[in-house]
Amino acid sequence: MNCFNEKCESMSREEMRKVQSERLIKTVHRVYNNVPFYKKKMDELGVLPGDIQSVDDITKLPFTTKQDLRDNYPFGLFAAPMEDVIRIHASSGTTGKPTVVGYTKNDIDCWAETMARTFACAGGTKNDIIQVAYGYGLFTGGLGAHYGAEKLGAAVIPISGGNTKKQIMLMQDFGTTMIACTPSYILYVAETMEEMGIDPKSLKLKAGCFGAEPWTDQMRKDIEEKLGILAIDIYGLSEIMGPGVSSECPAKCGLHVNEDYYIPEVIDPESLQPLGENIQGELVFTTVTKEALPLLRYRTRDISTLHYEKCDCGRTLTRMSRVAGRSDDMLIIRGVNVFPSQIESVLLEIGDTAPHYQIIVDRVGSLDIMEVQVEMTQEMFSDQVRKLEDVEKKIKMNLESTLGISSKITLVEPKTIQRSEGKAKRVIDLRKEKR
Ligand code: DLL
Repeated sequence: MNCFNEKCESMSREEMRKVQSERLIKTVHRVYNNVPFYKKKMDELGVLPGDIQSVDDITKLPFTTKQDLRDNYPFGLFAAPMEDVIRIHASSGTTGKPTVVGYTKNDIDCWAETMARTFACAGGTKNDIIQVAYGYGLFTGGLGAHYGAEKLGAAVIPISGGNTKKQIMLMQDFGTTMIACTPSYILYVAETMEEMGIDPKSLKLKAGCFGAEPWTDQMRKDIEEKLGILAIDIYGLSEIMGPGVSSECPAKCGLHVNEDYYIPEVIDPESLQPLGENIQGELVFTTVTKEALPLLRYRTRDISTLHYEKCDCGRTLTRMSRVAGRSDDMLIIRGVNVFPSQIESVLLEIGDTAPHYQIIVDRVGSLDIMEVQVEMTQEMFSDQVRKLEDVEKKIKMNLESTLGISSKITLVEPKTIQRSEGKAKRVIDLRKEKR
């Protein structure tokens, strides 16, 4: 097992519960004493810090939502004085003000540790050359990966996102062995290599840490085959820390949650009751080491399941399944719940098209309609019309049997769907504009 911190990543359940309990108790006192919002919420629920004796009491604590962060914009939920805050990040909301997060020196050290674990999970060591192609700036991806790679002792190339030809040149010249970026961006990088006539397998690249957006196992296979690398899913969110909350290992059977830092729960989003192992629901995290912005039971809106048994890799850290989507990304089409990831799986399973697609939802009269635009590969583009019609039909049928609703399939010319350098925008919901 290639671990950054074997002792913490393979603790027994009892040891882990002890660490979590001690840290949770400290965190609860910290927020009750320093954050008026939490004091008020806990007082309303009739819970005092002394009522939290162990991690079992976590369900007595109040939830926190993104709206709470917005209502306390920018620094209202900070639990440390500004003189102790050394970094501020923010996630760009689609509307209005961003969500602001802050870090003390110790928070940055903890974050670096969890990201170093992430790279090690993907096989990284101090001998690696890691190209960080997540965006640097207010987004947590770039700097989060950067500090983790440095902590691991690897050589970091802080190139940030975009500038694709230069990314490829540096990969060749510097002998990059690992890359960190969104899965949609690595596909764009692979496509650009092809255009430049570069065989990806001639590079030293051996693994990539991909995340920040939902992607499927089928997309992983595609990336692994195209580039000849190990593609690892990494997860995180700025409110909790950034990347480094959890990551897959080469066993690829769920993402190991760094639960000595972030305690995971899965709840029913309607009743708010905790759900058992293997039951799908909304992921909730409580941070237990954070000083600047500790959050109790933060509702992520991400859909996943938890698994507690030891992994084949030797880690005992709880695993979360690959995120199936966000509850607020879920489309309701003619009353049926549809996740973009279901559509991605179907398209990539059929495998005749390029892995670039976009979903357009509209309302005509009172009827919802969904169109899936899928890019043709260059070879398909020169195929006979009959063959294209067959592919279109096959996609339509498979989608209908998976989703239970019909949709319009449009095959579009190669390279017409916009490529992303960061998070891909898969859905255009025109109904929103008509409301
Ligand atoms: O995306 C942090 C990050 C950076 C994670 C780099 C991984 C790699 P935010 O911008 O706050 O932070 O967005 C967080 O992105 O709630 C999920 O909905 C989604 N997300 C992140 N990682 C994954 C993943 C960063 N591996 C939101 N699979 C989260 C699916 C993901 N969704």
